[in-house]
Amino acid sequence: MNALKKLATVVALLFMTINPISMASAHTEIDHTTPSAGDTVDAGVQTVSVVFTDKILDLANSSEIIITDADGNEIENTCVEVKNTSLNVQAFLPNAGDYEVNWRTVAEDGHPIEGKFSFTASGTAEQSDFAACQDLATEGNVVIATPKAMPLGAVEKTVKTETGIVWPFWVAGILVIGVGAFVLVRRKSTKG
Ligand SMILES: [Cu+2]
Repeated sequence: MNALKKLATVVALLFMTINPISMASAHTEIDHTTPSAGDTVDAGVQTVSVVFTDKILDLANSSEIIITDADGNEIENTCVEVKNTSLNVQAFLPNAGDYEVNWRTVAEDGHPIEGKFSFTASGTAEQSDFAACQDLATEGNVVIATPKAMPLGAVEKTVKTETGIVWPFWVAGILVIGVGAFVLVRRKSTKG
């Protein structure tokens, strides 16, 4: 392998190591959900949670849980809460049947993450059971209204600007290329 090829390989490997875009595989994962996917719970008021392996970020309008019934209609939920590793919401499951939970939030490393799972409700419910945002609102970080959706790209941009996690990687990358090229040129001129 000639020096130039070797240098190119080293630079490529370094970039793969330090560039956060290629860190997607290191994303925060789901530890568990409540209810568990496929579980059956009672109709009525339920806390629906997604619990992650790492903390999630409590950024304005970046976390959301949308729950739809078997007909695809969005059901009432309130009190979206980001607490440490958990994304929680209180939902009112009006009928027995299948429900789908679509969630999105931002991982601690600033990457937007999203997913969905389904569960089933059985029995009947009384609407009067639904007292908005009571139990969950005991600590801070509570968003009372269902947040407005924010495009994922906008969230990512906000996070990058706020934490400045991206530009140091690029500066480091450019430095590596510069030093590598310098060494290569010097070596060549010493040889020749
Ligand atoms: Cu990530």
